[in-house]
Amino acid sequence: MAAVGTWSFSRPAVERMRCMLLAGQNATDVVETAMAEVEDDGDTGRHIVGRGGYPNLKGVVECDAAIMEGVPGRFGAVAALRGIAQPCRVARKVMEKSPHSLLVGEGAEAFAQELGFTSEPNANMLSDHSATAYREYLEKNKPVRGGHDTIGVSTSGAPFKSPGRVGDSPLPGCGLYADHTVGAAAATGDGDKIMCYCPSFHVVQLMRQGSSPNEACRAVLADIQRRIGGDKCFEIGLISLNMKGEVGAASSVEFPHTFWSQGLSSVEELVINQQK
Ligand code: SD4
Repeated sequence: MAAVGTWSFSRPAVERMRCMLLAGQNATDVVETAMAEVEDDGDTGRHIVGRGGYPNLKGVVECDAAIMEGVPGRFGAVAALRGIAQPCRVARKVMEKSPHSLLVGEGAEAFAQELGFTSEPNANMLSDHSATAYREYLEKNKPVRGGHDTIGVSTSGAPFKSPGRVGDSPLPGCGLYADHTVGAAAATGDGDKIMCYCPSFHVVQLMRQGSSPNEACRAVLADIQRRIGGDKCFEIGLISLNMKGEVGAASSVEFPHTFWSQGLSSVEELVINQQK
C-alpha cells in the first residue's frame, strides 16, 4: 500500500489516503474521497485545484480531473468543467456511468447535474484570493507567481487560461496513467507542453520493463530534455509508484512531493532538485 501526491499541498490528501488505505478501503474510493476534500476546501492556500482555483481569462473557474483503474483499463475524466466543486467525483461517474471516457464543458456539467451534482454559480467557485489575483491580472497584467499546486489528478489548470483550454491532467498517459500490474504515474507543470510527450504512460512502460519508479521518472524526463534541450525544458514534475509501494519522482524544477507507504509511520515530504 502506498500513496503519493504532487507538491507540498498534497499532504492532507495523502494523509487522508493513508488513513483510508489502512482502514482497508478500496483504492478508487480512497483517491476520490481524498481529492474531493482538497478540491472543495475553498481558500486554504491551494489555488490550482477545484473551488478556489484561479479562473480563466473571463474570470470563470474551469476544472479538469481524471480517475483511472489499471486493469481492465477503466478511465473517466472531465475537462473545462464549470460550477462543480468536486470534479474528481464527476470523473469517477464518467468512468462508471457513461459510455464515454472524457466529457468537457457544458456537456460535462449537464452530465454532473443529471447525476445529482449541484452546479454552483461561479462566485462560489472563486475564493477571495483567486478573485483578487484575477482583478490584479486584469488591471496590472500581473501574472500569478509562485509555483503549482495541482494535485495529480485534479486541477483548475493554467491561471487565466483561454476558456475551453484543457491541460494534461485529464488526458490518459499525459497527466496520469495506471496499470494494476505495474503501478501508476502522474505529471504536473506546464500541461500544454506535457501533453506532447505522454510522460505518465512512458513512466509506467519503463516500470513494466523493470525500472524502479525513480529510474523511470528520471529516464522519461531525461528523454524529454534530450529531445528539446535541457536548458529549454518546460516545467514538469513526474511522480510514480509501483506495486511494491516504492515511490519515485523527477522534475525540471524544484519539486516537493508527499508520500506514504506501508512501513512508514506518517506521510513524508521530499523535495527533489531540478534535474539537468
Ligand atoms: C495544467 N498541469 O493544467 C496542469 C497545471 C499544473 O500545478 O500542474 N499545475 O497544465
